[in-house]
Amino acid sequence: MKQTNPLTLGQLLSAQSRLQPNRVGASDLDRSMSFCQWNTRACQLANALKGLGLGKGDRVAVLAYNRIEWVEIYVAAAKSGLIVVPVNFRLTGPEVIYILEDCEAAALIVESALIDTLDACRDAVDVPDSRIIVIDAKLLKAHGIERVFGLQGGHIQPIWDHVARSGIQIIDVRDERAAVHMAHAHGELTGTMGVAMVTAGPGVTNTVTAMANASLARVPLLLIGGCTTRPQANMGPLQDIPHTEILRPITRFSRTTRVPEQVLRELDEAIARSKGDMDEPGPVYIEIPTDVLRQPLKKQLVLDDWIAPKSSRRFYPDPVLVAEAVEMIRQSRRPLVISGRGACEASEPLCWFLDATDALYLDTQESRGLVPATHSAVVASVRAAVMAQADLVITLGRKLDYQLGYGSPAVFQNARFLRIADNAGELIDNRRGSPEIFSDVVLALDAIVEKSGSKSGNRDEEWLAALREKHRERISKEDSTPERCEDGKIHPKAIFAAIREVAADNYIGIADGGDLLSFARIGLDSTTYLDSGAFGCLGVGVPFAIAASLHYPERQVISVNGDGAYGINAMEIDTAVRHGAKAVFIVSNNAAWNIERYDQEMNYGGRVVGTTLNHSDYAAMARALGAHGERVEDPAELPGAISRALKNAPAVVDVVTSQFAVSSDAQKGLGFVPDYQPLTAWDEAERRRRE
Ligand SMILES: Cc1ncc(C[n+]2csc(CCOP(=O)(O)OP(=O)(O)O)c2C)c(N)n1
Ligand SMILES: [Mg+2]
Repeated sequence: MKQTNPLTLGQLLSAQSRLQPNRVGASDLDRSMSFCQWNTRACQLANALKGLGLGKGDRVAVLAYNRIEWVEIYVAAAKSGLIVVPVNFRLTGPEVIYILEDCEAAALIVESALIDTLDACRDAVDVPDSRIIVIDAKLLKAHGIERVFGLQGGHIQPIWDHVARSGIQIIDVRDERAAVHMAHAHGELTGTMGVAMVTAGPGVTNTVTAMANASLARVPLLLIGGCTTRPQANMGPLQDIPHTEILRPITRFSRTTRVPEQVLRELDEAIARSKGDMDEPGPVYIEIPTDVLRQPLKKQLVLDDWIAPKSSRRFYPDPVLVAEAVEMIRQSRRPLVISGRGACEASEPLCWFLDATDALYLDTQESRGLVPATHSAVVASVRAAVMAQADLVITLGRKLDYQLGYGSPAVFQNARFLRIADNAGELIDNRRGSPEIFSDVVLALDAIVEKSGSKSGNRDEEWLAALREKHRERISKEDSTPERCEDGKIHPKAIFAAIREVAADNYIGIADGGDLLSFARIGLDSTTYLDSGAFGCLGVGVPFAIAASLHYPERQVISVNGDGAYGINAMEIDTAVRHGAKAVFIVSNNAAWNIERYDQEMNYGGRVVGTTLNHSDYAAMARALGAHGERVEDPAELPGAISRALKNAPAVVDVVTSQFAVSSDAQKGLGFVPDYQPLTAWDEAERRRRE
């Protein structure tokens, strides 16, 4: 007889998620999810149920309205061999008790709006609290938040507990700044909002550096803080300090919400501001006094529109300005495009635009990977020359900050500017454009390409060819770097050569440090890339990688750190171990804050003070925390060590590197901080302009 092997519901969804991952798999009135999202969420729930000690044949009762979570629950149960017992939400307390007793429910999943029904019969229900899962944190869930980073404290315990019971994963860290860095990385990598939660007083003040970093990076991020109770306000209570005032200058929104029924309205506004609705995105702060967190809410006072997810507002370009831009691009002989944060969604139209206009292109750390490194417009290794010689500079969602010489005529010696952005900060800072197109970058590029048609303009072909050639030459020279320096220790560039040899194509690269960062900007070739950013925020390397790994468990995450930078958040290796974040952390261990040490050597008469460290054994430290750890002193061992680290992640590879490797940032005087410009060559040009 022919054997049939029917698929279980769980297997069926796994298969669908492989075959058509992005197709809509399920939807209700408010939300929909793809097969892949559905499968991932069902697996997470199945694991969570197993984590509660539930096993094959156990019954899980579900008391909930008709909503999308039902299909997640059915599949999760199928994957873990559990039996779902639906409980009609119209039933009364005694009827609910009867069903739960009759089916011998081992666990209960209940919708938060129906919690009153449960509370009314709680004493008669024989399911322990630890096995009652509440579906909600409605607002966070409506915004797709599946994970919150934080450090607990009594002031936030009511919301901490509620979030956890709602099935949102809590990543508990060892220092609040790391939680905010993680939420930052989550936001930057996914384009959605990252969420962190910290307690009052030192919990909040510990986040200041990370919040400032997110502010400069313009990343959507929600920080929920603790706050003393209303009756104790201003009486000298535990951990009371004016958090909102401390955070105001570095947030888009910083408020205490004291009225229970206003909390969701305030959160809705905070989230909109964080996402940059009509302004720059960035971090927002909201704190809710502990007694307010404990207040029950009257359902009729919470408006649905505060909770509903909002689609982002898109601004269309003014056609008159588009026509002006097209003409300007047509006339330009040497056009250059520079992209930034605001162009991150514009990869496809940007490539079309570059093809159509034959303009040259420079990315910035904010927008790595938008244009493939092999595209003929990319001239990253001749930045200074292109910036000095271009006659038209088109900025896309990019501020003209220090990394771009403030757009000064000393740096862009021959250029007019055409600026495109959907917020003032990225449209009009430092140099005005003519025209300035206030618009969604994607829509503006589409409109310009459509209006200008194919290959337009009268280009300086010789100039284009010469710069492309020079760029190619420099890149090929990069490959022939010595592996060791004159003291016999490893050159940091060897780390990047080894990563290029062993990493998968789609790995996520993260860099943090001084000299190390300068080497990484060229050597780390990942298209998904994060680093210390415009704030120069040492310490991001470890938490960024943990968040990246948690969100993309199927991708390799490689974080390369100076030993100084690494030390700032090294304790978070413990967080990586506890939460199974399978990132690889490489330390360039040159026993120094080297870029600063070099500045002291060169510009302060060799008086090296407070910039040297020890060749501490970071691999041993990692092993002590439960991670894999290896030290490497021979460059030939690097590829093997990194491969082993990838297999055994979380893992630390402690590479003993040389202090003699001078980075281009060190040579260009970044550490010295010249008066007018960040780099000495630009500073000299600025001085000449002033003579
Ligand atoms: C939080 C913070 N503190 C201090 C600095 C100043 N700073 C910039 S680079 C640097 C040295 C970094 O040393 P390391 O991470 O070991 O990298 P290396 O230069 O040795 O490669 C310092 C101290 C900073 N940018 N951020
Ligand atoms: Mg160092």
